[in-house]
Amino acid sequence: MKKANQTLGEFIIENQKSFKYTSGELSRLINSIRLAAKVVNHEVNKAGLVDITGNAGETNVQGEDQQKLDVYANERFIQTLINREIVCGIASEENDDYITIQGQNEAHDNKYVVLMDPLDGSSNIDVNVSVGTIFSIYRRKSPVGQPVEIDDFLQPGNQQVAAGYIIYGTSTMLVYTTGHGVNGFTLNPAIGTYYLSHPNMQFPKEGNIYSINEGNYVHFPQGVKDYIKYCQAEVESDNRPYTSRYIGSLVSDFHRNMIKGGIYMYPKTAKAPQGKLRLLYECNPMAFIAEQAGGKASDGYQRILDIQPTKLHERVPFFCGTQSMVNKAEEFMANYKND
Ligand code: P6P
Repeated sequence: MKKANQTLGEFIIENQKSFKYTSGELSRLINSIRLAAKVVNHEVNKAGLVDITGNAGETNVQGEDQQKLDVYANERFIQTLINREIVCGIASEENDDYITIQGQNEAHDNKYVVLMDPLDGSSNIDVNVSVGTIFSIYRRKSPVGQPVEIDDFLQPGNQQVAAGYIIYGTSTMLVYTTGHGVNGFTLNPAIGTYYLSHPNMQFPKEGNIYSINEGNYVHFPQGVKDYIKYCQAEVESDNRPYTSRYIGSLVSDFHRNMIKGGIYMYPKTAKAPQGKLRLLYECNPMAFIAEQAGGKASDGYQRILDIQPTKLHERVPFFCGTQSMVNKAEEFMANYKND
């Protein structure tokens, strides 16, 4: 039951009984993410004031320039998760390999692994456009002790026990699911408390916003080109042409589309022949949230959550949002399935 003005802490406690077979670790894990998000939010919000938005002079495993805030956010989330002794391992976009955390004693089997993109859309930091953190939580499959990559980190997205994002925008929100719907909490920065502001978030049944970087048009698969032309066609009875909105920050585009209705697409391109977005810590968590909010997420052909990962940082094409819009995009993609 959702009460207006309920705090995130009260919500977690009240809904803890819906977390299958856990004695509170998952609640504590989500609470630790809540804490780290507050600390990162504080730095993101003053990014322009201190020398923390410039490049850290390093590049991450993706070969992308690491912004100082990327590095800062990554370290904050990792440290908070380690301190809470709840997870046995962490994988991050910013780290080549996963991090293992050994409990103080064998009895403490640290039931969970967390995979995250600590600061998605970081190229927007210097131009003051909203960015986000994305996280994905699984129960470990391997027995106690060191986690095992294949068993614990390379699980298909349909095994997630929780997923969420923090959007550092005009206001800071934490949106997450544990498989029982999607709820959004807005941070009151004056007192550092998140309040339930968006209970039971659902994609509108129809949408008319499409989000894609049309600068890559010439390299898109023909099915995507055909779908874009469909979105742009003048068909008044079908509320077309749609509106094009693309922020360049997955969390922001996804969040707007979940509230207003729409589809986000990052297909394969010449520069990104497998697509740009990472399956484990971008597509899977956003797909889990999308489906819990009545939406859909695919790679253009198959359900994202059913893809069996093979590598920690693997990329997939990503179509996600209002179910009817993803279905329509897939119809166009199906015309060229054997190309
Ligand atoms: P492009 C940010 O780097 C990101 O991973 C997503 O947040 C965003 O939607 C996409 O890449 C933007 O990529 O190639 O359009 O600049």
